[in-house]
Amino acid sequence: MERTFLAIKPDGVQRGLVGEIIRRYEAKGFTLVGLKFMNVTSELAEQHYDVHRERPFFASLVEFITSGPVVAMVWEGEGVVGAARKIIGATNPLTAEPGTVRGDFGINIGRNLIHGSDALETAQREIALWFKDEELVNWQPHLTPWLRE
Ligand code: DAT
Ligand code: MG
Repeated sequence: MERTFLAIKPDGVQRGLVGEIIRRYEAKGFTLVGLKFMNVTSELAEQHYDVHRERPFFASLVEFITSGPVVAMVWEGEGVVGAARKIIGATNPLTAEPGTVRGDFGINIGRNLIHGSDALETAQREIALWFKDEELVNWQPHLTPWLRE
């Protein structure tokens, strides 16, 4: 089953939006399979944002993601990678659609509340980077027959 990696960034935690953000994925019908509240080391931050290494904002990105605790999560479900990104909204919260997490709660690209994997392979890479196998919980929600034919 498809899985994606999501992280509520330090601004989402500091602003008390953890419950609100998780609620959206639960309510949508996706399944939580991993969750941890943690500080991010600069090593992990640099590996996570490796594709942005040459971008001018790389240093501030690493500084920000390591500035306070984050909620790292793995969610499961058919089409979850793309759908989770839709729930997140566009990278810049100022232009992100209302109804998305960034569109509803953010105003600045450097404080955009949440990370979500952008493709299936990215998701696999990020899940392996952030979680050990034994930290992921394989379970069958009883809700399944009410969510899918
Ligand atoms: P996303 O988080 O929507 O996948 P991304 O992968 O292009 O966006 O960039 C990673 C993060 O880097 C993004 O969440 C915020 C920051 N970022 C991206 N573009 C930026 C820019 N032009 N100026 C400042 N920060 C930026
Ligand atoms: Mg990205």
